[in-house]
Amino acid sequence: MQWKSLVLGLLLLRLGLHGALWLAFGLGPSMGFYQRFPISFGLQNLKGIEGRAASSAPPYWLGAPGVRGPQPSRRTPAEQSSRPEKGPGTPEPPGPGMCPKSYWASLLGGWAPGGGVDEYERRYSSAFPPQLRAQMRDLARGMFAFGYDNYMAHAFPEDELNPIHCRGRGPDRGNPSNVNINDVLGNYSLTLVDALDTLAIMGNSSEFQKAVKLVINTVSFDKDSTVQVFEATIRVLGSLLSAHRIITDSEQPFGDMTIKDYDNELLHMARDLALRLLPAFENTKTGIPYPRVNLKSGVPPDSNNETCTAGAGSLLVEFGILSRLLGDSTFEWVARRAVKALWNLRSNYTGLLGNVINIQTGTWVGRQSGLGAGLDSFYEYLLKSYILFGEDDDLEMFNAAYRSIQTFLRRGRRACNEGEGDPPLYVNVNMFSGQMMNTWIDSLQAFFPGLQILIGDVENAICLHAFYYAIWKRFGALPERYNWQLQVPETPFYPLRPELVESTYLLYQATKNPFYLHVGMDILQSLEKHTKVKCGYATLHHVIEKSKEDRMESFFLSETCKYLYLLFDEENPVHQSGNGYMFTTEGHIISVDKYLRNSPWKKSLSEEEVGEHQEEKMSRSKPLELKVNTSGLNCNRIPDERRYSLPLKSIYMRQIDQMVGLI
Ligand code: DMJ
Repeated sequence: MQWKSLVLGLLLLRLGLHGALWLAFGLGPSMGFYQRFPISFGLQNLKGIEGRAASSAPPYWLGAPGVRGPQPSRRTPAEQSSRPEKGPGTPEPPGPGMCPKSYWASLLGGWAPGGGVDEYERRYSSAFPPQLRAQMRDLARGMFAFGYDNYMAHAFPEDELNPIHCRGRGPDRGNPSNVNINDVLGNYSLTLVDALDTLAIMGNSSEFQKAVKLVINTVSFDKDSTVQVFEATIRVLGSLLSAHRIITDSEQPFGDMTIKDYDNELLHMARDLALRLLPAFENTKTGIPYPRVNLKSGVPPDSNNETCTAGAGSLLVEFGILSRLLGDSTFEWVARRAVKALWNLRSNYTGLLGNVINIQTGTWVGRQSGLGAGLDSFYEYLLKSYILFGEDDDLEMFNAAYRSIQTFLRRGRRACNEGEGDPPLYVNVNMFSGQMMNTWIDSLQAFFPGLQILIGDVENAICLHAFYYAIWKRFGALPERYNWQLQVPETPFYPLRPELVESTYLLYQATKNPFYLHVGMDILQSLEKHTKVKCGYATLHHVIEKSKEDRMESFFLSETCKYLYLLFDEENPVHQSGNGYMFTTEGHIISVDKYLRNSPWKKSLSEEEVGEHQEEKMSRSKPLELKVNTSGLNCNRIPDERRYSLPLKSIYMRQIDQMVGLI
């Protein structure tokens, strides 16, 4: 009978704990009380019926004067990078030689102090054994190999693989206005070119060498294809430059990736392509390039004068590398002029840029400012250009942009891992007023936590990533657009995009928290389950119905598979200190070295200065250590990877899961 009262006692204790949590915060493990509620950043009262009624009121910034709510954050990035506190389930660090029960229990099974089982602790902060990591790494490699081999067997030399019907796909010649296809597919074996450095990163030297030779011998840019300047730059030009650097690297960290009798052919090809893109920068009054060019004949006569900010303003990394490798300033000069022109047209009040601009008049046609489509890589390349080239202007622009983002786009509570209110989210606003324009976020924005990692704003990165991961958990994919107020996908397709995996990988590198390995495993498994088809991986047409489209975009191999593989490949040369690599926006690796900091046309940076800049950069971008429980090393029977608590307190993780309607 004694055990019965013990069980009853525990049950009552647990009910009591849940009740207390629920009353105190409106949070707690789901016991069937909860209704889904829309996010209103401080408006929703989670206490029962009242909460549901309140949640239908418009959010405060949409015009509910006098309603209290969190103000857009005005903290500086430095202030926001404070270290998260220990989670509620974090075990007390044991004293020397002793390991309290709660400590062991929490590490081994997720029993939170106080007796309640914390499902988040149990699910995510347990160990990720090396064998499982190796299994996941092999799964990611297999995923790449399946897509790549099928592309080579059924699609090459065409641009993309149609994975359902096992066929190749090139530009849509019958419908030139089909920009969804024609912007990207230039009839230049896109998937093969885009995949080159992934082969090297996976250590497959024979296939890398074969693929490079194929590219040299069969790919030509002398094609009657009208492509988007941005897409051709990041997918093709960037990949050629990355592979060229891998081939010519005297260290050869990935194994022997040299090519016999290599005569800089990939660099010459990159120059040829860039020269064909240059007409986009001519006859534009602002210096902002036309969005598209025909590779043979230049800017089409009927060309659109409108371009998106990311498309026009994120060419500097690839164009800058090309210029510095060739000693020819032209490419960097035009790309830099475009960035400056866009930057000078930002709002005086918010400091924000819109998403679409007229390249002749400099008028903003799209006044929406956000972190996703149309703007994403613009911010990314301000920072990455600085990391690569060390030009202070780029860092200054990035810092100013980041301040505006934190001030006008970020909503929700100040700190992510403590306090009351909604978890932070970055919304879309009018660039001139800062007023919110809609209630959706897009899947492209999921790259942003990765960028926050690069500047050391780890806490914000953890929180935003958690939001996207919650959406992923709900649908097994990320819808292209998700309405966070209605809790529904607004644009329901998922074209195998990499952004969430990219952030997951960078967060893992910064924190080494096994939570991110669990996230990666989850993503890997849902990709296998929902997108694998006869000859590859297919775009999800609808994330709820899981219906498919017969398309596998090239970034699936060049980014999604690469980041998944790197996440689990602890020993990869990319991570080894001394090999400083940076990823382009298409996931191509570029080693950060002094060579790229020399601009022969600008002798202002002496070697010494370059050295100083490097140190400065390193101190700025040094990720914060989030490892906790180091004192737990006394309990040396627990392997190291078990010594972490959740990166985001489970109470907040649960709150986010509720906000996306997951629980
Ligand atoms: C990639 O081509 C690049 O990452 C780009 O910056 C935008 N996103 C796509 C993949 O989603």
